[in-house]
Amino acid sequence: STYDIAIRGGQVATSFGVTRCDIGIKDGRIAAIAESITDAAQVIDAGGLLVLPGGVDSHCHIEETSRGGYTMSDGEPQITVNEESFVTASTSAFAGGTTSVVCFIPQWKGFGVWERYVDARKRGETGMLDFAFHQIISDPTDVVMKQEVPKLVAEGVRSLKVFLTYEPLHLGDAEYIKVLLAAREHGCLVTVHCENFDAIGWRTRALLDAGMTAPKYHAWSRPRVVEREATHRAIALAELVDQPIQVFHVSCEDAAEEIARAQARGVKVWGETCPQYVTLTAADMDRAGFEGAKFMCSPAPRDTAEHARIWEMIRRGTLDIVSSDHCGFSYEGDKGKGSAGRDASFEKIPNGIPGLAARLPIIFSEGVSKGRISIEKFVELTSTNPARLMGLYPKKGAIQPGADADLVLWDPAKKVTITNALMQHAIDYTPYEGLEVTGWPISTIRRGEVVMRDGKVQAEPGTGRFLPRGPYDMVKPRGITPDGFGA
Ligand code: DUC
Ligand code: ZN
Ligand code: ZN
Ligand code: ZN
Repeated sequence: STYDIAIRGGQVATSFGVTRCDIGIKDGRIAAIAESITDAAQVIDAGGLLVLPGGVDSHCHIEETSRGGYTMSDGEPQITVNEESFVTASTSAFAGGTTSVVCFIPQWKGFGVWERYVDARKRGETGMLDFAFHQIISDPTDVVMKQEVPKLVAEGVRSLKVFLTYEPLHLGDAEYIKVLLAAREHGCLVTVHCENFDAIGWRTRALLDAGMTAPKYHAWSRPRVVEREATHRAIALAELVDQPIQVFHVSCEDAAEEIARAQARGVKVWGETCPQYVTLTAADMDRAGFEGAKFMCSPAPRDTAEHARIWEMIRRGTLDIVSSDHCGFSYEGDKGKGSAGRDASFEKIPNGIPGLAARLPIIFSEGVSKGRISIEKFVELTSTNPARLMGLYPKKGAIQPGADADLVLWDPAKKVTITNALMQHAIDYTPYEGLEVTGWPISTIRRGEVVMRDGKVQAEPGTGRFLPRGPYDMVKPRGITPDGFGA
């Protein structure tokens, strides 16, 4: 037969529209799209279902090693490995309709990055998901920026990630500018965690001095203004240097407005948000006992009025990517939320929540099913735009001849109550437990192989491929600086 697989009878949904057609797959790629394709070794019936490009999650923390990290306390650095392995993350991603991720290579302060890349690459290749990397820069020494970064770029690592908060990850302005300049020289995107380290530090000490230590004070330690300030600064310095950036996990309109203003000036800045910023609230961190720790992530969840403003910023296009920022810490256990004790003050509780599997269902349900966005917009936010911005398009994020056959068969009417078991991750809870969604993945196909069907994931560990990224236009400098100097 002409094709290995024919997907028949579905409504094919891309960023361009929704059309009734069949898809022919050959050698792991999409080979044909036509009204009727029958000449295939295997036929998959997609009647009544949407056929979407596989989800691309451009921001997740998987099997990341750290030496000190995602808390505001600066104790002895300890080397730990993130609980979510590439195998468990792949299972969770496939369960939720995601087929590719961009995750992180760490940099431990005082160390280089090449060895960490070699280690992360090996880890990535044990999984089933296709993966690319952002290189975290926490210590931009000349050796790292002038010798190691060019080597990484040659390997296909095309983005540098910086934190403006967290001890020991945060960069000061001079260090951030160094990273921007290196990225500009080598054709990389810079992705930025925007919160003001010193402001959070001052707030944290003041809260602790006042005995305000419960998980809910995490939100008090980092109000919206600290996110807005860092977002403004990150953009201003990127504009000065003429280096494209993406602002990670925008949680509030205040920060999004900074992005919108810069975009209106023509600055190459993009904004990402996450499901938690349209579902969770600061009140969730005020749950009885230590339960609030389950919702602790940074930036902190805001309130329901803010959720509506985030949707508006999505509709305006200011925020054009929804990633999960999957960064799971179990509730129990010595790597978990309670690792510093059940009475630990908030600054000792690791920041981050799991969300790989929940991302598509939440955005489809809250977005499409509730009439806030179109199906096309959903595909853009969760697959096409992340693929474009990360330089993976049209291999990923597209349904067109030549693209990888990464597809999700999606039942737009299926009602599901989210439970932790459905997430199929290594984390012992989900912050979305009990959330009712309409719309659910029925089957996930990765490079022409059915890797999930009716919730059952079947894929061979070690089949996930590294996605090297070449130069691409979106991250080219504009050739414009505020006063012409350095352009
Ligand atoms: N935010 C989190 O919540 N966790 C890890 C990193 C981050 O920026
Ligand atoms: Zn520091
Ligand atoms: Zn972050
Ligand atoms: Zn993150």
